[in-house]
Amino acid sequence: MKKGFLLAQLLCLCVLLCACAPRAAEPVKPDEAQLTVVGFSQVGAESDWRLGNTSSMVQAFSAENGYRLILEDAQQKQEKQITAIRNFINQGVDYIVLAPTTENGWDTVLSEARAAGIPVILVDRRIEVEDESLFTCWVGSDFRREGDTAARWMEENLPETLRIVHLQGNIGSSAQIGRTEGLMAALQKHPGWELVFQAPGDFTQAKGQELIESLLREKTAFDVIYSENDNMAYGAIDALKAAGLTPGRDVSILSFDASAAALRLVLSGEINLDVECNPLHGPRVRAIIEQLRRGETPAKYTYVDETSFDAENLTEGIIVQRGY
Ligand code: GZL
Repeated sequence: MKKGFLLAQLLCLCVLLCACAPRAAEPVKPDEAQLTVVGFSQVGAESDWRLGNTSSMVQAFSAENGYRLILEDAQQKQEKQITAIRNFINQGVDYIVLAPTTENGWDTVLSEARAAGIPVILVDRRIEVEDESLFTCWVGSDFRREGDTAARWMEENLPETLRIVHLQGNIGSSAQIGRTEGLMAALQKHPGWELVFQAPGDFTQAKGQELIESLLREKTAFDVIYSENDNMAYGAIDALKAAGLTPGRDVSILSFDASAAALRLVLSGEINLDVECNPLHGPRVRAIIEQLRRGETPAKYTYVDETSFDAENLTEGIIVQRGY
């Protein structure tokens, strides 16, 4: 009898304990209304660099991190960015992040954002405005330094007599302006360097290939391609190979961005130098917004540390850690 009574008590205790046990924690879905809303006007999707930049921003401004990101792709058109910024203002976002297609033409729309009390953070390229209070701060690369790095490598590694093909990025973008300035300054110093061709390739692979194909058809002689990003360099390499030339040997190739795919071409000898331009700005911009949310004042300008890669200093280990 006693044993039966004890067993009954134990059973009741187990039932009670199970009923009180906390349910397995459901993942807590953040309350939409609690999220900080960030409107991000992105240049486009023209290059590996740009895709890496977008991915970094999307990861940083996730719902799990307390954000709702509204991403607008401008397809490399400034007018689409201006429309996107006005939409962000109308939606009452908390912050606007702008990766500007070009340096000029922002005063009016940024005045509207300031009138609406919405901080604007610039990422990647720079802008020229009458009043620098129109944006809170900027984070990105020193493009002139990137150009100087490439030119210095040419001085140290290539013959004094050079016929140079220059593939430029979007004309008027900071990346194009700085990288072009670096080459132009070096051309002034080297009478043996000849600029045989210069044209915008819009940072795209297709345009880079098209420009080099036309030069080869016209039998233009050249020794070096100075390509202002990796994707135009990919196009140039395809054109050279189709013409039976060996990129990196018959024609030296310098590029910018240093994406993992391009660094593999440095390892294989098809690209001779790749100057890093780091796109992983998501955590940097998020840190700035979190400073602002704490009432702190971020630095007006923040430059990211960057290096360059050639056959001498590049390893497989570096490539696998690239992140873009
Ligand atoms: C550089 C960035 C440039 C990259 C290109 O910061 O603005 O735009 O070099 C990209 O690949 O298209």
